[in-house]
Amino acid sequence: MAVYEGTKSSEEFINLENEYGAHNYHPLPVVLDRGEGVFVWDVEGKKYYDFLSAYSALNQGHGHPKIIQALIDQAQKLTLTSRAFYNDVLGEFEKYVTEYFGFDKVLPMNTGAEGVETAIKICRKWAYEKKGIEENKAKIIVFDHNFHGRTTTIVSFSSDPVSYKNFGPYPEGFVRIPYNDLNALKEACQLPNVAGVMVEPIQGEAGVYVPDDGFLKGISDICKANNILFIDDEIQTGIGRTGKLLAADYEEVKPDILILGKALSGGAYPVSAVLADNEIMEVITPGTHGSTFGGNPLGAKVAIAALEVIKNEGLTENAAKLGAIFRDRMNKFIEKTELVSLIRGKGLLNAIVINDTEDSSTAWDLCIKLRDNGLLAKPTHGNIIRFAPPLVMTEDQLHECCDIIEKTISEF
Ligand code: IF1
Repeated sequence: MAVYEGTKSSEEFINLENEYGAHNYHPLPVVLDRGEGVFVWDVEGKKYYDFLSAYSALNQGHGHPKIIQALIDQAQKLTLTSRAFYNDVLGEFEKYVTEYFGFDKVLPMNTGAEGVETAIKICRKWAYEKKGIEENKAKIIVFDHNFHGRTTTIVSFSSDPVSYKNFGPYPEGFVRIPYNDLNALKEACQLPNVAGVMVEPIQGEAGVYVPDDGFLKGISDICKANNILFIDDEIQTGIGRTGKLLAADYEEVKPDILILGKALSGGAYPVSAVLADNEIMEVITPGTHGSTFGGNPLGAKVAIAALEVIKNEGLTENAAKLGAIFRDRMNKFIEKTELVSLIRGKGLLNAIVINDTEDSSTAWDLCIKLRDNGLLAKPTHGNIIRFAPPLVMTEDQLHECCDIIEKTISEF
């Protein structure tokens, strides 16, 4: 239902956003007004496959009935108490999510960036109070091409000028080293006062960079050997997206601190969470951290439903199966085209690298053509197109999407 009398055209809605909204995005020119499963529709009624899933927040697909019903039922009961009081949902969610991922405790927040900030605070507090690092000297190691959110602290350790330029002055306490380089990590861990290492198991924003097998195991071993916390940002890679519940599961490593977001709520409500075992989480005591909406009963109920859907519908296994089919088809196809140099990814987090310079408009132009052919995707970093459909996709739908992608590239 449009919010205005009558139905405006796509162009009119785009103009509204241009006129009244900050220009912090450059969206693909398509105006959506409905989503269901793997499909979205624009205001002219055209149907598309959603191949972005709101950057992996919609692993369970658009408008999943169980998640929406949980939202409606709880919304009609109690949406927010703040943490000044208890409620009858939060404890249920905390038990469910900690058992689901195998940790003693969870600290519930709202957005991914808040989860990352919370993990940074827990890591530092643990370093001062448990490891005995000199106060205000804690260092956290991060990686080139990281993306962990948009707060001033988080962008301070980004390697992308577009993310950090003119947002200074920057806080201290972060060391950035090359991704997928265990020697560099070993060396950096010899620095004094290292408290933690924060990593994305696959770098999404950077263009779906999949590190070598053993990279995560190496991080885990080096952290253990140096009494440093392994912080795993699975906000984008977690909750079935890569074909395992967590991308870290491919290497059977358990991080000291796990950060979740996005699909934790199935895209119906902002919910993020930081999980850790007691000896780490106990550094957080009353009054040392909080959030007005963090742990609210509405988000908690939605998150329980979203996690149940992942398990009950075998979405992790489906992502593994369909991802293998997708990469197999794409690898066969790109042998016949100059336009695409490679495909990479795990599960249903994949990307194609366009055979052109980073600043070329080829990837963008290709996404416009994909849109015309009924599939929505968006370039990340110039010449890379991320492909991440909801995990509820069927094999037939995936083949139809591959047909669209191959047809579009062949005709380009
Ligand atoms: C944008 C990127 C993806 C994330 C990881 C933390 C966060 C994100 C690994 C912060 C968020 C979103 C943010 C959105 C676009 C999208 C994105 F391109 F920015 F990097 F997915 F790759 N850790 N990623 O991917 O979570 O605070 O947004 O809930 O900022 O443009 P958030």
